[in-house]
Amino acid sequence: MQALLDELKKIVGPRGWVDDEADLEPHLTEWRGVYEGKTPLLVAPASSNEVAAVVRACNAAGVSVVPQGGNTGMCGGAVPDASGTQILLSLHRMKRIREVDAANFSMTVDAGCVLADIQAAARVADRYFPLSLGAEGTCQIGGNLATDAGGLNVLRYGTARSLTLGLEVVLADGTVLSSLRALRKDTAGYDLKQLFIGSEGTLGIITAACLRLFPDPGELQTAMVAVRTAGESVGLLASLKEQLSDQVETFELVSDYVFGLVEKHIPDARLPFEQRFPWYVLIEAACSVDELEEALGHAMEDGPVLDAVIAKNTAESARLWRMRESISEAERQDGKALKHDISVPVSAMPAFLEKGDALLEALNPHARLVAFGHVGDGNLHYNVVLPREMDANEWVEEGKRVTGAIYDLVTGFGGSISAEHGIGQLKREWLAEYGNDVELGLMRKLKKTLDPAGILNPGKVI
Ligand code: FAD
Ligand code: 2HG
Ligand code: ZN
Repeated sequence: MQALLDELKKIVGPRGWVDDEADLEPHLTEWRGVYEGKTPLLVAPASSNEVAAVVRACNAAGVSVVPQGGNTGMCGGAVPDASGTQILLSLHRMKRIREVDAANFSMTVDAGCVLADIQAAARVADRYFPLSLGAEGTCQIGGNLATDAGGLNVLRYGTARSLTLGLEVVLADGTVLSSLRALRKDTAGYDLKQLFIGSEGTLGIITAACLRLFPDPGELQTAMVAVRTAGESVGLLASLKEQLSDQVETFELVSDYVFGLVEKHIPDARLPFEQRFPWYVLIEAACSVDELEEALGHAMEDGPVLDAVIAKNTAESARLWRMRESISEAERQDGKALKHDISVPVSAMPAFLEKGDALLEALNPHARLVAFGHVGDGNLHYNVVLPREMDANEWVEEGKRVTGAIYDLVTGFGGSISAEHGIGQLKREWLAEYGNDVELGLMRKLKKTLDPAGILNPGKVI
């Protein structure tokens, strides 16, 4: 091992590695503190060639590599195991915007670029990169692509996958796969980049990406709308889509309990209503105030809207967005939650929510549901907080029982146990249980073909 560590240090140079315990600490714990690991060395290559040399050396030595972006993932995918033998490969020094091609509506970036910096670079060129999520000030585009991140604008623009034109990937043997083509049409053989998007570092290390850009969406309106039931929000979405078409960019459902947590833990966070309602929807639409008012008025006639506030300026809009984007932090401060990042067809969402309420009540009447998320994409964060008085073992056992029952319900609706966060360590066993055998078999074959020695992020996904 020592010979390998010396070789890796030489490859990345004196500024490219860390082995001091205090400096390593933030890289070894997952965002929520649920997963912790150990490493003999963190390497931070400065170029794709350095990544390739690191991976080649690790492969030759049979030593595992765990890629890490901003370490904001929700499933423990970016943290090494407890063996203390896995090399942590951080992309944080690779943050060059390689090219912005405004006429082609594309840009090529290093994998370590922070998402917010990519959005800003697109704006400078009068273009728009729509991927947006609460962690955008920290997460990296490599991590976004490795998890096929969704976020807040999927309704109109799709997930990270649909925003990708090309990729550069370092394979397990150190070969650089360069598919950084900035093409919208390309049917020359298999579309290999798709294999690596959403593979959570188990098939290759993403070192660069060519991304799709869009025109500036122009005037955007933000509204918070109160509804009686979560199911009714689906009717509201359909009504707004019929009137505003794809101008509806965001449609986020949040329960009153969840916004209560935000008000409790996040300074100055307040809902804009004088009374409480059961559920709220945060909407963003690329239209004028009049158009949004008219569309909401129309929806109100049909029943589902109890009250609505449209932000009058960017400060009001930012206050509404802060409520939404602070949910994970508020939930974390409130205590440990069972995370269920699930999706069902949008049309099945009302029935799913109704059955879910009854299921939770029957499973454990003291459990609290923390439900929020991207209902416009059929994706809810259906998190559950178990009673605090449980001891650690009880918590784990009860957690498995509750999660299993929720996943049974989700799959019964033709849904997924992982909509946008990926599998990581958190859901690896659940994927083995709920995954389709043919799909899982093919995934294992792909893994074996692309990474025969199993050095890339072992213990994650499959
Ligand atoms: P990391 O956490 O570092 O890594 C995630 C996975 O990708 C790991 O398996 C890691 O090994 C792998 N990986 C990282 N970089 C590479 C690379 N270059 N090549 C290959 N593999 C790599 N997610 C959503 O989808 N939607 C949301 O709305 C959303 N909101 C969030 C809000 C908050 C406040 C937080 C903390 C997280 C949120 N997330 C959300 C989860 C998280 O931000 C995303 O999963 C994000 O895409 C992870 O990016 P990262 O750079 O932090 O990746
Ligand atoms: C969000 O939509 C994120 O805010 C995080 O995907 C979800 O904390 C969560 O469960
Ligand atoms: Zn989400």
